[in-house]
Amino acid sequence: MSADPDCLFCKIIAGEIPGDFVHRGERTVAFRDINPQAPVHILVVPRGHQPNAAATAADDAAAFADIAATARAVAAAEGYDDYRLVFNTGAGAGQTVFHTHGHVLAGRSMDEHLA
Ligand code: D5M
Repeated sequence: MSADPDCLFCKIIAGEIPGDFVHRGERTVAFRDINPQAPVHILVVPRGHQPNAAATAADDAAAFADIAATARAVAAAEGYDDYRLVFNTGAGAGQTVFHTHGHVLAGRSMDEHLA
């Protein structure tokens, strides 16, 4: 799977930078967000480097199924059946790390602004 040596999340996946992992799968990993916006805030990240969710949708649509399944599993492991899965896609939408990731947010009212 492709990796970008300058990508923060590729470095976390490779173990070059520490991550608080809750899941390490064949195609996805999940680790806690360093700046949590909810009691549960986990990032679900495909191992293969793509810059954002739009690129993943175009080039590896199956990765979305893996991300969705991992999101459900990590939320359930935290005790939540209800959660929000958010993809900030592009700088104009607030994306700051340009490796596809889904934010799994849970543990407070989903009516509130979370990410
Ligand atoms: O989300 C990028 C997210 O990545 C943001 O919520 C902070 C988080 N982040 C940044 N650095 C780290 C490290 N080192 N560990 C864990 N989480 C991190 P975006 O949608 O791109 O704005």
